[in-house]
Amino acid sequence: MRTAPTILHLDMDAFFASAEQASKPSLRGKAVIVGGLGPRGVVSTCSYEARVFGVHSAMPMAQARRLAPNAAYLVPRFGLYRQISEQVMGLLRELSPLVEPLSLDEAFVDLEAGETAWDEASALLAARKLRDDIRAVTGLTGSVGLAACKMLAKIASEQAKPDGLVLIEPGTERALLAPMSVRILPGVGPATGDHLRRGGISTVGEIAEAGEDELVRLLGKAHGLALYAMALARDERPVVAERDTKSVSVEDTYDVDIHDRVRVRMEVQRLADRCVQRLRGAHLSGRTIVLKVRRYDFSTLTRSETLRGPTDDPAVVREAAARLLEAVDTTGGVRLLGVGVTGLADYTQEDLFAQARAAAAGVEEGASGERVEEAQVGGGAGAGAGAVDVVESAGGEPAERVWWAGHDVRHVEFGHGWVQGSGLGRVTVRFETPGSGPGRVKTFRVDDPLLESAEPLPLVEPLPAGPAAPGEG
Ligand code: TTP
Ligand code: MG
Ligand code: MG
Repeated sequence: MRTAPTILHLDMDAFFASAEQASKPSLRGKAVIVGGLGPRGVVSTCSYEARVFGVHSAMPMAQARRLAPNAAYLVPRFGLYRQISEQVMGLLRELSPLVEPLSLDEAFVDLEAGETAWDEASALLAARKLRDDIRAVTGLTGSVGLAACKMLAKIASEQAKPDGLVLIEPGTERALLAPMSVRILPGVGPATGDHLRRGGISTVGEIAEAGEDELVRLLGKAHGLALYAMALARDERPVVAERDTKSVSVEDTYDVDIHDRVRVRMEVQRLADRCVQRLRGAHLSGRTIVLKVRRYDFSTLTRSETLRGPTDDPAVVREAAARLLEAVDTTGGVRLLGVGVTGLADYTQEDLFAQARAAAAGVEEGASGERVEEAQVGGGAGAGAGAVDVVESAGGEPAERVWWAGHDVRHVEFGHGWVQGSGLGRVTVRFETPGSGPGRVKTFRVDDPLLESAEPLPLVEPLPAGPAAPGEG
């Protein structure tokens, strides 16, 4: 393991909610909740002002409304978040070729590989400059952790939140980890956490005390050894660029085509288990489960399902693979079956049982690769999510106009604004832009011909073009 704190972890603060506050001046300093606003909606995230009421990511929206009735409720604008994410990742790539994005708002950077930093002082300098640059380019804040390994860099950025920078000095890791809950370690989800607690272990220090043999006894060899090493702050995982393109998969070709549906199901379960074994062996988890079927006529098809977060739980992968198989016709017989997991991450982020339930309930991946619940679109009209109004388009075809809370609009007379709410045939718009002061509110009929939907405006005015290069005129 390296001896200098040159692994950097960045995570943007209250990402979706901060982007909304930056684009809507009237919401700055206020409780803002972003998520699905339909009857089964969940909170994607909320501003720190809303967190004091106990609202958090993945909470049912109905519960959030009870806790923070006066907050602003908005549906996500993934296009905007993706643009900001690209700006942030661009700044990270200026620091090093080794940038490992974990989600839209989060990444590891190996500063040493980029020759940007080699010791504590140079790492701090790079991190401070990065935070300034992110603010200048995006108008938003991100928190940064610096440490000698990935696990501690991530813990450091968590401690730095919001809008901070924390460096964990090499050599102090074990003392820092000792009192922390085992759940802080990568790969320890609720199930493993419970299992350890029943074995009398609830802190990282207790794992270290229990010793390697006890961990292997409790969790099996691969998982036990890996976790014991993490508890001692021995984390050798390298920062890997573009991890998302990788996958872990297993497949079997059969000498004789399988016709029996029950047997096909069994084979898929077996492959799912083998795939998870490999995944765990590599200390990885993944979000997308892929089923591959080659039929008697050599036609090959793949089906995939994306979960709310990465998993390495055999039950979750088995269930997803079984669901995918249900949609595949195998009556002519199959000669090859495969199960794979892609969208890899090196830790498990969310409650696995919640993931399984969410997947079963038809949760869909948002266009951005972030999590979004399908139910927020559609069922919302009348529930305050948006009002639907059918108007004739130029070609005489009916086109739907939907006024989603939080989305941008333009009015011929009043200019750029955003939908504050709608219902009962009316839509309320607040006219303001990222660069303006808090704006005024006006109400229109949902079919007002002077009102149209608009693209988000940049949060920060792009810098004026520099002076012409020498030699040009
Ligand atoms: P996070 O980085 O986990 O959270 P955050 O940026 O909102 O807040 P923090 O300051 O604590 O980092 O997630 C990044 C974005 O991903 C978040 O703004 C919204 C989205 N997201 C979901 O849609 N669902 C979820 O369950 C979580 C955790 C995040
Ligand atoms: Mg974040
Ligand atoms: Mg994040």
